[in-house]
Amino acid sequence: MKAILTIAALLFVVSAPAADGWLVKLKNSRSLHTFAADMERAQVNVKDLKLANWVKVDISDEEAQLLKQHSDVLAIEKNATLKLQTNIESYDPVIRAQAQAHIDAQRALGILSYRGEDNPEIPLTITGGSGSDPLFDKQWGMIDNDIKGAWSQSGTKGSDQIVVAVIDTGVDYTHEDLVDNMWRNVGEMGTDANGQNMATNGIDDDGNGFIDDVVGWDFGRDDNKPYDLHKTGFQLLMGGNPGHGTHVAGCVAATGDNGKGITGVAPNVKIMAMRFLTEDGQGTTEGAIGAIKYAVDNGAHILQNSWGSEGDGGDKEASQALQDAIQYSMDQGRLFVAAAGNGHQGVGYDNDTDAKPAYPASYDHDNIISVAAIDKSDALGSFSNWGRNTVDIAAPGVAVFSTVPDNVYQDTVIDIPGLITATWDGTSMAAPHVSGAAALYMSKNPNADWREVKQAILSTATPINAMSGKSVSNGKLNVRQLMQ
Ligand SMILES: [Ca+2]
Ligand SMILES: [Ca+2]
Ligand SMILES: [Ca+2]
Ligand SMILES: [Ca+2]
Repeated sequence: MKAILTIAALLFVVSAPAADGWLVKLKNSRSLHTFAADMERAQVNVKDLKLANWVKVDISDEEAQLLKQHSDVLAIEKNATLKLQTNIESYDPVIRAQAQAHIDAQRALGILSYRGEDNPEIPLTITGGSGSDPLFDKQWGMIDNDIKGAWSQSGTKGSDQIVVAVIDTGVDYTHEDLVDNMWRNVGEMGTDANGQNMATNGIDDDGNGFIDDVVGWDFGRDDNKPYDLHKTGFQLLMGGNPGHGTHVAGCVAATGDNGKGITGVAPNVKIMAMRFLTEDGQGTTEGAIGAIKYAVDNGAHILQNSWGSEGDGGDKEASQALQDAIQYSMDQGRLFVAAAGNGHQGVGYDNDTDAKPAYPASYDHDNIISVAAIDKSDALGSFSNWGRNTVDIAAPGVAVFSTVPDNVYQDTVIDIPGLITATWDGTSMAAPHVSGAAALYMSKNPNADWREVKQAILSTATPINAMSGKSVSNGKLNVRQLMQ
């Protein structure tokens, strides 16, 4: 007891908290009580993450070292920074200077095209529509996978009972080609006893700990609107989110045959929007495990993850908290699809994740499918990670055409004449093809567990030279073959 009090006293006098705080794993659920009491005495904020006895504490790095000796503490780690796996940020000082000058000029004129905190309301009615998807021909990844053949042969385009959690920068849930496929939390729909709309009554009607969570949750801002706050043009050259989660969501399950835009691999399944990466394209371990926990507890079958700790300044250490969260998803029978990672600037082809892991894709959990990116001619994306044992399969991930916020569709993420043009490239774009395929397979085979789904996806891969000896399956996704 004396030792604990000493630590509490020390905590009281030491410096300001680290930016994102620290994550602490307590020895058991009982220790939360004594630990929280100690921290309260030291005037330190404690947040129960409700997963495997992890809590978050707002303390400085020096205090974290002291806390390791606390009798209730099993492990402690930094609440690390995680990033999306598509990055347009330029590291060229000349381009950065030009971009900054443009941003400053736009800001001075008050015309900075950046959607701030004005998250749109969540539409509660179905839009509908019919007719073929006019931009399908631009979706080379869908054509390469012969998804139309897969649908007709299997007799399914997905079931609305299958839910894919897009754990990302959020989703534009108002997008014309996504709005009808957003997951709806039935426990927050309809009217309550007072005749109020349960979606907007400010009450946690289903008692899941989240108020008015209709399409998912925003773990970045802790609100019920997981909207895909994004940046455009010059701002992207300084880093940030180009509408990443919306692009990923469209690839999984944009609405098919509604006379608009494109189609996802599984155009009848549902998208649960889990936002933890912000408009800066960054999030924390705390946000990621919150999103994973929510997705599992609220019925997502597949967790789609195009983010990670590798490259571009993200924290690269393995995280026990994140591994505990993935373990939870596995224990609860869910599939965890992860982008293999985009290497580091300048590393390119040599990025073997067997030698240099990229998390979460490279964690050991068997329910992970780690996905590399290939282009239209079956070559590995120049940025894509690979790994004989740690990458499972490749999928389309170069110049991918999909939905982005504000009813836009694109395969070019940035186009500033004379300065830069870039397409939507990334293992980020590859992973959702696999998530969509898994959702399609589970729609057809509702009793399949994650082992069967993973086995089916890997065993039906088409062998390609680029993945030979560089992945578990030695091949690329083949949705037509999967649904045979
Ligand atoms: Ca709720
Ligand atoms: Ca409510
Ligand atoms: Ca929000
Ligand atoms: Ca469509």
